[in-house]
Amino acid sequence: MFKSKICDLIGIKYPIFQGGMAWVADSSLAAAVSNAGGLGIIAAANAPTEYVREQIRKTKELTDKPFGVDIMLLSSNADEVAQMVCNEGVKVVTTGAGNPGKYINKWKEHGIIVIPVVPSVALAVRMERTGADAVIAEGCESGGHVGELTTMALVPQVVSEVNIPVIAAGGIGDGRGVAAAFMLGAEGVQVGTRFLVAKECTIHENYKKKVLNAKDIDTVVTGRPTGHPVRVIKNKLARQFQLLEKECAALEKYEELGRGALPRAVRDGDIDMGSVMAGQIAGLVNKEQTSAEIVEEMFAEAEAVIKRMLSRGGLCQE
Ligand code: TUI
Repeated sequence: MFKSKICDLIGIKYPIFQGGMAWVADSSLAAAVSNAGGLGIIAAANAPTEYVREQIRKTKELTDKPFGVDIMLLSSNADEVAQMVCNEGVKVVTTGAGNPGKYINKWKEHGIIVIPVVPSVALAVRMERTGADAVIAEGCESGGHVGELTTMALVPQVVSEVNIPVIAAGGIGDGRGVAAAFMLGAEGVQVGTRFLVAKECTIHENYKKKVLNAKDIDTVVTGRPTGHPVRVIKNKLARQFQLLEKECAALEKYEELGRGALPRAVRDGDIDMGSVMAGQIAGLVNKEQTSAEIVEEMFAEAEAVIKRMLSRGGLCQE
């Protein structure tokens, strides 16, 4: 039921991408999601180019299915990673935190499928004109770096203004979210937070527990004054960021407080003074499963809710 243009474009069974979560999405998670029939994505984030190359090669050993690399455009080595993915024969590139326009021609020449994350209609339209194959419309329910619009408002507006497929992201954690995204006109979904607790996700146990225990109102966006707001689960670090905002502190103070905060949570398990990035849907994520179980369960549920709605009694009928 959920086969879409995105499945044909990339050669995947289910129209689901695993978000390229910085410091989280490595070869273990990406290969597991690709083997489950979705699109696993390795996060380049601000890692050294050689590390990302290694992750690509490891993923190729773990799966013969398509996978992608997400390039975080704020990273100082983005130019180098953008070239390296061409040399390594990566099939799909997604981008975040900026406009990847200057790389698109080169990626297309190398046969790469290019799918930027967009937080607005304007950037989506620009990406289509520049040659992107699809866009990921990401609402601010997402974890990590976020734009202003919600998924509910952003996705249908982007769908109305572009002719390329749109993948919905932000706040999607189960089959109801998948079904809703398709109702908005999306041809696929990107899911981050639920994969944080996948068995193949290699983050620290403390981080997983923080996500599993989170309630609906436990995330907050910090760092707005820096121009790079991020959604995290509330903790001591988030409260200190909020204090900086209250005090109208200098930007260097944010820089100081944020330095190394993501690996501190992901790798060291410091969930008090580390940055525990997760989306608003964390309250719904309450069990650790394999990536395959997550993918299968989400699409079985999506199909069931749509069938229920279409069947007599599901909707009020005159
Ligand atoms: O990129 C993400 N999520 C991320 S990146 C990240 S690492 C980081 N850490 C601290 C500060 C900043 C980054 C953690 N999470 N998601 C995709 C995303 N892209 N969300 C929003 C955007 C975006 C924002 C503006 C994409 C394009 C854009 O364009 C501005 C322009 O130049 O037009």
